Amino acid sequence: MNDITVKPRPTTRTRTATKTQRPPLYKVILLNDDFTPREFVVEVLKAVFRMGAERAYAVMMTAHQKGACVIAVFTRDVAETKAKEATDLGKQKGYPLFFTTEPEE
Ligand code: TYC
Repeated sequence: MNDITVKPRPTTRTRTATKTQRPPLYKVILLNDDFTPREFVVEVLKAVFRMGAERAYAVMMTAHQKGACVIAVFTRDVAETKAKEATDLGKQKGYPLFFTTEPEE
C-alpha cells in the first residue's frame, strides 16, 4: 500500500512581504561664521557637493544671511563623510567653516 500523500501544489504562489526598505536620510547643513571668505565657501561647495557655481553661491548666501542652509540629503555614511571632508578643507586653511548633519524627519 502506498501511504505517501502528495500535497497539491497551490496554483498561485504565496506572496512574501517584500516592501523595499529605504535607508534613513541625513541632511548636511552649512553653518555661517564671520571669518571664512565667501569665495572659499563657494569653492568647497563646488568641490565636495558637486554644485555648479550659481547654486553654490546661492547656498553660501543663504547660510550667510540666515545662519544655516540645508545643502542636500544622503545616507548617514555619505552625509557624515562629506560634512567632515568639507569641514576639514576649511580647517586646513585655518577657517572655522562648519558642516553638520541631522536626520531627516
Ligand atoms: N559670513 C562669511 C563672511 O562674511 C561668509 C560665509 C558664508 C561663511 C556662509 C560661512 O557658511 C558660510 N565672510
